[in-house]
Amino acid sequence: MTGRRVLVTGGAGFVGTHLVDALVAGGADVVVLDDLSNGTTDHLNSRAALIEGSVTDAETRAEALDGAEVVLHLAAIASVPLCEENPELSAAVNRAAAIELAREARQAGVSAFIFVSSAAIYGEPTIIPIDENHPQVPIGTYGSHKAEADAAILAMAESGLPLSVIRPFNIYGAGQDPTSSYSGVLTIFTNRAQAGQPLTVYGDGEQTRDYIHVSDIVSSLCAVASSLVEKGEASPCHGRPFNSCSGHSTSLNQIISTLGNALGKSLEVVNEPPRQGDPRESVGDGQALHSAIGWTSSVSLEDGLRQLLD
Ligand code: UD2
Repeated sequence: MTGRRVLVTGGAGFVGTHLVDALVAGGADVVVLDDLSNGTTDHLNSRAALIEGSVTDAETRAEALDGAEVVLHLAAIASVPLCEENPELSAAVNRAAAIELAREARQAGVSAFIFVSSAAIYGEPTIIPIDENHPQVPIGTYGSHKAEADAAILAMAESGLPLSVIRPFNIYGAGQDPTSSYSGVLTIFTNRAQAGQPLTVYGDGEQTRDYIHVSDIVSSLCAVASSLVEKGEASPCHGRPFNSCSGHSTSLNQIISTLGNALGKSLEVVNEPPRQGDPRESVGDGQALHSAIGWTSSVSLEDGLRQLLD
């Protein structure tokens, strides 16, 4: 995407800052649209232009889309509890703004549009591993709104806008604030383990997740965007949703043991009742993206955890 103008909404957030760094390093001319409600400019690449504003505002979207050739739409209310507390906000940001932005990107003649959806759209899995055709029974507000935006954007595939939808599983890596309600368990656990604080495990610790390093999410987004830019609607990615996952299932108890080994001490654990609506198992099937463009994740959980500890 060298020399192309790329709009990254949510570009000051956890995934966004990593994505912007990769795009800038690849020679793209990056514009970030972010309201800084969760992100900050602290980690934002100084070579990216920032438009500070909300993706729910039509004028701000028009300003951000001006001249954009590629759009990566990451802006979202990513906190599941916040979406339950404020479903109107979730509907406006996670659903309506995503659909509007895609429509406006089509009108603006953008060459590639990527919507970052979520594995939350699948809900409690009934078939493991979860592929893109898995039934969608999202558990809460966040998953429902993401599922509606995901379906509406895929339905625009015939409208002349080269597009794809990416469904990340559990993203981790440097740059998440351990005190934030947006942060995943790996950030919380590595932080507490290093500080000598006990780890709270909701349930028996045997729940599994598919943890994917943020650099792998970034590489999947860039690979899909490049394919869309190069081949347009003839791209094998056009009009399709893809899981972005490691394909590995890991329990919390395995993570606690790996962390304990890395730190050379046994970690104190406090068990609490399981969280309501917490899926027992989750692991993605990443075959579709691999078959389409040869992409697979490359950071092992051991290496990713070591990086987090560093
Ligand atoms: C992930 C996503 C969320 C949404 C959801 C849909 C993250 C950070 N969150 O939530 O946005 O897409 O999937 O299902 O990726 N846990 C503990 N102790 C803690 C924190 C967590 O035991 O201190 C457990 C938690 O109950 C769960 C597992 O660890 O069983 C993973 O929790 P998480 O918050 O990292 O991610 P998850 O899958 O609930």
